[in-house]
Amino acid sequence: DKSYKFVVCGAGPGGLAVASSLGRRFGEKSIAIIEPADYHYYQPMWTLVGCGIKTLEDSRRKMADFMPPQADWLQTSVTGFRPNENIVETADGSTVKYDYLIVAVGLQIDYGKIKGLPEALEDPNSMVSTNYSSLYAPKTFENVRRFKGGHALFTFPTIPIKCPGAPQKIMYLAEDYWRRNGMKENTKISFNTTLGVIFPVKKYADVLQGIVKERGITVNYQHKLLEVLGDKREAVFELLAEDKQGETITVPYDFLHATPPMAPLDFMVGQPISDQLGWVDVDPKTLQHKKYANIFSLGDCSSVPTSKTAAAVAAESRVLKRNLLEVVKGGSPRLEYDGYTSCPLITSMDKAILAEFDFNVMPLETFPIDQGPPRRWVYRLKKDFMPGLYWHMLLRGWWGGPGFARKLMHLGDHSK
Ligand code: FAD
Ligand code: UQ1
Repeated sequence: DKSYKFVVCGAGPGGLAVASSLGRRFGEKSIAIIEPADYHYYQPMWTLVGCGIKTLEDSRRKMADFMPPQADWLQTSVTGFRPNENIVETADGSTVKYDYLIVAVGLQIDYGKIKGLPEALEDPNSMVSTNYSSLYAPKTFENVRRFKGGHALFTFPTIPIKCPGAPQKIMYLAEDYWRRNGMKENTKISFNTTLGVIFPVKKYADVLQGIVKERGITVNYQHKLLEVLGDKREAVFELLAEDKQGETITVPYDFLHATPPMAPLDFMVGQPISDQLGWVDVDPKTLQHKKYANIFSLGDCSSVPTSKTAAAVAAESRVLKRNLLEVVKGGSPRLEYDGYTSCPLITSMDKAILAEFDFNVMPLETFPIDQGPPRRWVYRLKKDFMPGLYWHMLLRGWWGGPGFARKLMHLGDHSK
């Protein structure tokens, strides 16, 4: 069976950012990437797909076009890990040996946790969709377009989820679309979230509070979606507030954008490299595995307690690469990840808030101006600049996040 110096599991942004750099540095025959998919999706674009601003095709590229030229692409799935033997098992029945392992297999959308949701998503006439899948993001826009007023309901599940801003970004886009198309008058909009706050970072939550108030959006806290009754167009929520425990309510809707809960991939649960829940058990600062020094992980599949985003992947990739090289050279990890994550919170069809924060959910802003208010240039950054940064810089291993730019633009301010 095969053997490589580096084996990278998954060719999402995490896997490709690391593999591209390793490929340039270590050359032919040193790296294998195990990835089953034919296509790579730029998932952050699905928010815009859901409101007809981009198409699903805009978010998709052939995987082959982004595989580092020096790496061997093994087009199969990882099925298990034997870290004591430095072996990965794959779906084609073979094994791959490594000196160093990088795990970046992402997470799964757990549709099955919400009774009736899979059926409602599949039904083309149901007015139920989710931007969290390439299968249903285009349906979101179909539903936005054919909505004729009534109750538009948006949900936020139990955490962790990837890009925790996305469940409300589509709400602001849809609200703006309906306003521009004369559909706002007879429309009620609700955001039902399991959380007790609208966003985990207070600075941005305060701004968002003002926005929902101004636009007449109702936020229902501590509401957990349990079931979708697609035929009746009703959603059942469990109330999580202490004084209401065990109570459920049934809410009629005419439009539903559901964000399902998310979970580690099934095969990751119970692996020797996984924690209790199934996340790869790494040190959140060094990204090195807590038990196996030759294993690293980044991105959505890791146990790192920051908001799971491509922006976090960028910053993590920089730390991981540096620390991995130290270990390859016989040393130990030196660079520490600060939890940097970012989420351009789209607040209308022409403005967004550039939310950037760290492990302590404290703002960690790149630009030397107040990033609290929604701004037009941030929307343009999200819509027109980020895709290029992603395809040509991050996936090629050239983009390690804006940390250096932040320090440059805050010269003399040692708190940043
Ligand atoms: P993924 O991108 O999920 O890649 C995992 C890869 O592993 C895939 O190619 C998959 O095919 C492969 N894989 C799966 N199983 C196996 C296996 N068994 N063996 C081998 N390979 C496997 N981030 C932002 O920064 N900003 C945003 O505005 C933003 N908005 C978002 C909006 C939406 C609707 C969604 C869904 C996501 C958004 N994100 C955003 C989050 C971002 O897309 C993810 O955090 C990012 O893609 C994570 O990268 P990853 O490499 O860890 O995992
Ligand atoms: C980022 O680096 C990134 O990954 C490429 C994103 O994902 C699409 C982002 O949304 C953001 C905001 C960043 C951070 C970059 C800058 C320039 C602030």
